[in-house]
Amino acid sequence: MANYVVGDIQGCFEEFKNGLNLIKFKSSKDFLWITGDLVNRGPDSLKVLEHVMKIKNSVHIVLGNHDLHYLNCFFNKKKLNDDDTFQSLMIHKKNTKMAQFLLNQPFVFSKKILTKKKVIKVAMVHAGIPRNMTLKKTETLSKLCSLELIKNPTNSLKKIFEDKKNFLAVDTFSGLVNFFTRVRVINKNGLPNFTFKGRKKNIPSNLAPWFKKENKIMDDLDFLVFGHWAALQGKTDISNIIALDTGCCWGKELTFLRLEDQKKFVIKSKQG
Ligand SMILES: [Mn+2]
Repeated sequence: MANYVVGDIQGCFEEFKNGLNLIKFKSSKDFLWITGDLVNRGPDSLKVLEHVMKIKNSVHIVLGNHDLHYLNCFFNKKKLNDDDTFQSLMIHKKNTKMAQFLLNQPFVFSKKILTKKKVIKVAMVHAGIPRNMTLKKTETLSKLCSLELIKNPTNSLKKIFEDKKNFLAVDTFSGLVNFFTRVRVINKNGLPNFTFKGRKKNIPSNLAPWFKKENKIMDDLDFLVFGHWAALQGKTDISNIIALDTGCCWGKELTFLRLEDQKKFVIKSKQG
C-alpha cells in the first residue's frame, strides 16, 4: 500500500493514465492524492473526472481555482471563457452528478501515513495556507468554507469570484477560499497579491512566495504538498513544502510523488 500525490492534471487524461500505469496504481490498496485543478486547459477534463469518480474511494482531492471556475459556470450558468476546455462536462447527461462530486471536495486535506521508520503527518492544499494558522485552525476554517459552498453553491460561488472587496481579507469566506486556491505571493503582512503569476526570480521586492514566510502550520506537519504554481517547476527550496504542479497542460510534465519515501515519478506532457 502506498500514497501517491499527483500535481495539477487539468484535463490531461493520457498523461494521467500513463502515470497511474508507471506507478502501478492499484485502487484496491493504494491512495491517490490530487492537488486540485483536475479540469480545464487540457483536452480531456471529462475523462479525468470520470476516471477519478470511478476510483473515488481511493482518492483524496482538494479543490483548485479551475475546479471552482467550472463549478461557477455550471451552477451559475455562466458562459465559458474562450480558453476554457470543459464544455463536455457542462452538457454531459451526468453533469449534475459530476458537479456535485467536485463541489463536495475539501479545500485542505491531511492524513497520517505509516512509512518504514515512523508515522508522518501530511497535508495538501491547491495553492497555499495563510501563515499563523495551525493545522487545526486551517482544517476548521476549510470545513466551514466547504459547508457554505455545499449549502448554497450558486451564492457562494458568486462570492468566490465577485466579492472582490474581500479577496485580500483571509478572515472572510471569499478571501480564504481565494487564498487556499489562488495564492502565489504575499506581502509583508501575509496578505495575498493575486496579480503576480510569474517565476520566482521575477517576484517584486515587496512580495514573497507564501511558503517562504513563517508558516505556523508546519509545526503540525512533516510535509505540505500543493499545486497551482506551475512556474515553480516543482521547486520551493524548502524540503518539506513540496510543489507538484509541473505544468502538464503547458507542455511540461505531470509529476507523481510517493509520500512514503518521497520518490518522484514524472510523465512527459503530450500537449504541444
Ligand atoms: Mn490552479
